[in-house]
Amino acid sequence: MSAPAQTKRRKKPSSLRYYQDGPPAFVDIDTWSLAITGGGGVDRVLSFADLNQVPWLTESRRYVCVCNWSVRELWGGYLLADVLRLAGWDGTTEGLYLKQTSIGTPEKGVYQSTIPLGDAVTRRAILAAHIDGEPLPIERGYPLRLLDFGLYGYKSVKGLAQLEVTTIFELGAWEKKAGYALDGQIMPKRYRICDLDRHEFLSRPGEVTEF
Ligand SMILES: Nc1nc2c(c(=O)[nH]1)N[C@H]1C(S)=C(S)[C@@H](COP(=O)(O)O)O[C@H]1N2
Ligand SMILES: [Mo]
Repeated sequence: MSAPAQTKRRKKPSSLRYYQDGPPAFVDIDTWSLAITGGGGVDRVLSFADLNQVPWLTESRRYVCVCNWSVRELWGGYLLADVLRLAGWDGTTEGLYLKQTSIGTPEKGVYQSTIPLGDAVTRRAILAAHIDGEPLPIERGYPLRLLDFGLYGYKSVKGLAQLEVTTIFELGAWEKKAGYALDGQIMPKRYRICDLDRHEFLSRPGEVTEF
């Protein structure tokens, strides 16, 4: 008997359609920079090499998309709080948000998303440079993306270029265009769990840590 056809899907669905502003044709890592500006004392433009001053971490964490699927992946990168500290952050979060802006492309502009700073720090949000031990593929956000795993993917800006600490909550791309929830909290509902090849009803909001 021949082997059954491979039906399991262990990877996330294709992500290309989730790159409104890109991906950029090419990112030169030697000239790429991350500008961190705004309140809380932050004011610095970091090169990719500057990030080496921050402890590297790898964490297996579950990523959830508003479009009813989820996948657990191994992310490598830096704790957001550590990078903010390198940029001069004084640790304040009260009433502050973090506005993320992508590199984008001249044709399609940039993608932006604003998230509460305090929640992101509490939830150990990361600035990821690797996935499954390799640099992020360009369509997944090379060279760096922010992930707050308590929030849906549309709150995670790929191909990050700027972070602004601000008191103003600004509507992001999908919140403007398609009425997505402003806070982007992961909500209880049924999801396809790609890596485990099954469905689960997630019964409470927030990051999924139980599997
Ligand atoms: N720069 C940028 N980041 C982005 C987007 C985008 O269009 N541009 N789409 C968001 C949306 S809607 C989703 S669902 C996720 C998809 O991430 P993935 O490619 O890792 O699945 O990226 C988010 N980050
Ligand atoms: Mo999305």
